[in-house]
Amino acid sequence: EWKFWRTQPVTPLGIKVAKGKNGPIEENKHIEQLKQEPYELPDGFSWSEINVSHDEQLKELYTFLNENYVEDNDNMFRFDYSMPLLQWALCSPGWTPKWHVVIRHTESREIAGFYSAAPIKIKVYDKELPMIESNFLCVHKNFRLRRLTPKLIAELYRRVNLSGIFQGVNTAGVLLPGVVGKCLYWHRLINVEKLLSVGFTQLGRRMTLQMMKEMYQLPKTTRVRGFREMRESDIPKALTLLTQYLKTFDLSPVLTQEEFQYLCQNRPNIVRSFVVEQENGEITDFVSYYHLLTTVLNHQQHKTLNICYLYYYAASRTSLSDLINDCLVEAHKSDCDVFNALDVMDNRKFFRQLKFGEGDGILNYYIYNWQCPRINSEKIGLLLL
Ligand code: JJ1
Repeated sequence: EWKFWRTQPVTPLGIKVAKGKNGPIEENKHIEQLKQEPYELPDGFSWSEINVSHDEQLKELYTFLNENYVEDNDNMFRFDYSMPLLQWALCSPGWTPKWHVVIRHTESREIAGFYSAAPIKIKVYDKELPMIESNFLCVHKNFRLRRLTPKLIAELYRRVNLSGIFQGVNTAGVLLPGVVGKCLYWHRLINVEKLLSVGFTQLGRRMTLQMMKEMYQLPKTTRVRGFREMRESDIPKALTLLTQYLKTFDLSPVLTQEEFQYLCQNRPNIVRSFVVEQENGEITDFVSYYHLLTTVLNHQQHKTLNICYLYYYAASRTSLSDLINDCLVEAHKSDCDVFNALDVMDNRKFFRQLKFGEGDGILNYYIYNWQCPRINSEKIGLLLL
């Protein structure tokens, strides 16, 4: 077991790292010390490329992930990243097609595996350094148990190392070596009838459908004075608020204005951001969420759930509950079925009041080639798409 992980610079499971320790496991290497050619693949598979700026190629990747990416514990639901969402997630500032690693089944030319990375500056405890964030690690259902995953990980880091980056962050549902934090998903039901029908939730004990609908009903309009969509001109102020807030966590991104604008400017059906503008014009609060569909597997009537995920926020004047409540109202208006949030940042402070319930899903955070003590979920200020 862990034949592959034992070859990688990651903290083994069950090892407690001493307080105060916070640094690389392996020293940075010079370009000449690095492997110059791609890793060998098992017979029948070859390395390939993909250019997600071309719609046909994006479509091929979309279909691959739609059919093979992450499912819940009971295989009832599977992530369905739309083409625009995928393109947005994969093409953040500094992206390169070299870091969109593809394995194809040589004979059929089908995509057999995928893994991606993009550059990002990360603060972990008191250190800031350039890293990558990696995402969308996926092996085709028909080609699992053939040791393609270790090849994808090793090859991605080989290419990243050649660019002079030696650390990376990622998240996964499963528990593996290199874990630095464990988070739980919480859910705020919105379209109760549909969620019951697809088995996303059960009728509460001693409750009728009517009672449950009433319990989760949301107002038609927002209630925080000055709550409105974020505009381009708000971006510098919103970023200042967010930067201040993110400093308080032990794991967080350090965002440039370009990156913040890319990630948080309003994009219909992908990401939505709001600010609170005071009567004197001051911007005091910021909040955002993104839309990610989930395929409902094996259901007669419903094929997809429209899920919103709480993204970055920073509240300096408005109470967090009021801010997120207005977010729920907006999500409901845009036909969201359930609103998800991790127990990161200050989220636990509003869960009860806003009727979020704990889900059965876990999200583990990882740092590759880094040794530091575990980080509590409320000290995590990093969100990956
Ligand atoms: O969505 C998730 N769970 C739902 C559905 C469960 C279906 C049966 N397994 C859930 N529903 C109950 C909520 C209800 C709210 C009111 C109170 C009572 C409970 O719990 C879970 C998250 O909880 N999602 C997943 O499991 C999807 C995978 C998560 C891992 C993500 C990996 C990310 C990949 C790399 O970035």
